[in-house]
Amino acid sequence: NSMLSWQRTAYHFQPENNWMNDPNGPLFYKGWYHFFYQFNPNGAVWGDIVWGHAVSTDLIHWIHLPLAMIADQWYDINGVWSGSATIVSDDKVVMLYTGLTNESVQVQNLAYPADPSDPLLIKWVKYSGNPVLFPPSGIDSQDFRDPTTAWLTSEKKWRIIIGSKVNETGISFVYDTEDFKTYKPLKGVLHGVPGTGMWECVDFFPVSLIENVGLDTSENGLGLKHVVKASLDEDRHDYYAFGTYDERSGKWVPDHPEIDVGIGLRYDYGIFYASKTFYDQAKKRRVLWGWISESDSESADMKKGWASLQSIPRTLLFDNKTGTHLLQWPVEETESLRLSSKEFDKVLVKPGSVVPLDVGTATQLDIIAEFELDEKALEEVYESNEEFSCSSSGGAAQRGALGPFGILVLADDSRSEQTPVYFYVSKGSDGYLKTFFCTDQSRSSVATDVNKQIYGSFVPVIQDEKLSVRILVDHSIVESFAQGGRTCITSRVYPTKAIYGAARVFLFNNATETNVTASLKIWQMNSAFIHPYQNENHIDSSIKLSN
Ligand code: DQQ
Repeated sequence: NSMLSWQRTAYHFQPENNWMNDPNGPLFYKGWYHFFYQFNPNGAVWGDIVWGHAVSTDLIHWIHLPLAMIADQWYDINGVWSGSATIVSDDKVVMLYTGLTNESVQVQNLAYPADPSDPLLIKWVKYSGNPVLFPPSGIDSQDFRDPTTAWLTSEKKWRIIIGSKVNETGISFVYDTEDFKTYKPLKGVLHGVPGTGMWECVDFFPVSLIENVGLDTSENGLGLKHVVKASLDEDRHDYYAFGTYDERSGKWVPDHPEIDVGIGLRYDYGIFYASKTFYDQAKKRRVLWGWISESDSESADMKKGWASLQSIPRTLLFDNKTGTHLLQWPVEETESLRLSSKEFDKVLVKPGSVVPLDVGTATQLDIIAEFELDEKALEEVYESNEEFSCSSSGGAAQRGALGPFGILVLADDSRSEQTPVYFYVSKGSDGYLKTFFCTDQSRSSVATDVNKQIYGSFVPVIQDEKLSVRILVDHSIVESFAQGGRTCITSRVYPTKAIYGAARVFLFNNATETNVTASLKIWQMNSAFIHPYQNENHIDSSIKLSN
């Protein structure tokens, strides 16, 4: 449907057509990044799930490969569900995934490349002894799924976790294995949090407290912390927490129980779910992939013939300035898509005003911006607004003393459509400033069948830091990263007027008591090369093209 074709993105990963959901089994192998994903070969809604597969040399340009696994065995005939890759040695990769059996029981299965010398890993073989794990006794057959990447114990055994729940407590079971075929359950669980419900797509990995590099999943010892992430089936968000992992007991204890997994920090305060990290041994970084679903109607998805995107892969680091947050940042290769840029230096935005930024067409952009408020206003304003929350506020139109101010993206000239990405600074009764980072979708589209929530959260700002944001705009997705990626918001928006050449960017300041000075650099973004596989020669020429 050409009416809706502008919604397709230009540099985010998506299949040629149909439905996609969770990222699966990401890894780097023999020079190639591999990306697998939950895919419906038969339509643009969830169902008939199999594994799609694509490869890349830079995480930006992709070649679609044949389906990696289809639903063809009794133990996965009702769905080849999510799973993870483990690199056992330079020439050995294994994949563990959840299968939905002929009786819809969730079991874990093993698969491996038919030819480990093929860097494209095109053909996958399912282990003849599958399934390798059944739901433990006392666990509902529908509540046992999404095995993680395995990591090594000091006894050189491989260890995995699998998400589940008991009553309303979200939990993760722990298993040790030497051959990925037989498993020994550990006593108890790695961790559990009452009231959080089923934990989908659990993730577990170390982060360095000392260096700005990622760590192999098996790293343990001093100078690191472990992150546990769970995707909460009930509220559809990905939550993480830092803590200490005790290898002997196979348990993890959160640093701050009051912000434990599922009740504290989120990777993203918009749409971002079922995410998964992998360690990129080529660039010594940990990379996060997340599924970005649609927020229009199912009938619109069926009309356009596809649904869902993947986030731009994000590099993850521990933020040692706050000690409380991860930093998420688009992988550096994203910058290879930058074309011409425009700079705006110290633009004054007075209270209650809007300033257009002339960047030409504004549907594919990479924006970096810094904001400063009046010193005097910051000192003199008194506004006890401790209860502020983006989602229950009146959005970008509700004026406070020190906010909201920020950027309007995917706006048309008359601003009948606009998506504000903004800060709101409040001053507590203790005199301290607290900063919030929000995205307001309420005027993002004149269409009525789309989600118009206001998203956001608190963002930590260290003394003397400027407020800063990076925004990736790509037709129907806006990915925003505040303060170097401490707080992130991804939204899907469906403007009908602010499309193609009609899309614009503005600065706005709805604070009543302060000027805002904004400095920005805005790049036009090239489209990525994301094409189907034809044959080996085609691979060679594709790579040349993408370079
Ligand atoms: N999606 C998969 C499951 C997983 C869920 C099925 C999360 O394995 O728990 O498509 O989105």
